[in-house]
Amino acid sequence: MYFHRDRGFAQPAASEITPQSVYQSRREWLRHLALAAAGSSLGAFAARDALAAPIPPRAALEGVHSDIGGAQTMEKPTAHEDATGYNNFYEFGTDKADPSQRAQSLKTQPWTVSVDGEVKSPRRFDLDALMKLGAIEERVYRLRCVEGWSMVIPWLGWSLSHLIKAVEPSGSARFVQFVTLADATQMPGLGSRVLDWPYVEALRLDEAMHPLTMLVFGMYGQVLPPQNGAPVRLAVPWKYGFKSAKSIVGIRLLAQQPGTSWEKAAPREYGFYSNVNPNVDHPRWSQASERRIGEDGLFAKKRRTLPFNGYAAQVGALYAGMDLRKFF
Ligand SMILES: Nc1nc2c(c(=O)[nH]1)N[C@H]1C(S)=C(S)[C@@H](COP(=O)(O)O)O[C@H]1N2
Ligand SMILES: [Mo]
Repeated sequence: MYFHRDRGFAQPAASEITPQSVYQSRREWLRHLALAAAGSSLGAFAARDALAAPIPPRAALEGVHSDIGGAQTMEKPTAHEDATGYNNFYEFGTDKADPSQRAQSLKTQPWTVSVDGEVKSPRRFDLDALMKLGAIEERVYRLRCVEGWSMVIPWLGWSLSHLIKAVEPSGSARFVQFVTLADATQMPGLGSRVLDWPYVEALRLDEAMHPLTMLVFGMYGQVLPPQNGAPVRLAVPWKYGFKSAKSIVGIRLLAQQPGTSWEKAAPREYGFYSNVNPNVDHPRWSQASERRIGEDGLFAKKRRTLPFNGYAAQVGALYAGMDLRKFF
């Protein structure tokens, strides 16, 4: 079964769709998270256990926010155990189980994110101040890894556009670069030369400003686990997973398109855009279908991969007139 809601941006409020009681408790719970995180510098991140709140009851339509309307998926989220146990986070090793086994002691407090470059108001945020820039909401997005598997993840966060507006891009800003933590004392994977460290990613400014592009602080109703990119990461649902950088420490607005880690490592295989595209194969494998994690039984069928990972109605216009084979 494959449900996808392609209703454009006109969307009834969640309160009209979700049973009132569920909606209320969800809202209360989300407010709770926001308050806990904003409350003190100890906040959510020191008090992980206290915050490991029960996962809120799931309704048919989760966490709708007017910004993203029809982009919410109704697919069943991937099991929490899979989403937190099968990861790509090469700073902790290249095996899928490495991040969950080796990232647990990642120090996420204190944490700062500096935002600078082509902006009128460069700033260095500590995590609490950063989280307060937007209202935390839950959004269930598909994540499609370039390797041919996918998951459905209920993220907690807000549109990155809130942060970009806060620092006031100058007229010359055209790209947004994301720099992630590279601390060899905490990250055993840095000893390997598979990638240039730090892991860096980037988006065009209009992609970064798109309401679907999300700055993420939590998942499954809880603060982000280290293996998923604590304490703050990106979720760009129409692009291959590697564009969604984890454990971000710097965001820089740039006039010129910067290189990115995977593009530098293998320019023929990983382009700057990396929009999910079933019609453009990776040089070493097809991108036409995907394996949904958790559906890997003997008889599980692969799923067809959708253009822009199913978000074409929302983001297709960003690429009008572009040759997506050339700009892969
Ligand atoms: N810093 C950093 N971010 C990263 C990666 C990485 O190795 N390092 N891997 C990427 C890849 S390839 C994918 S598919 C997603 C996986 O996110 P998840 O483990 O939360 O599902 O994170 C992306 N972000
Ligand atoms: Mo990936």
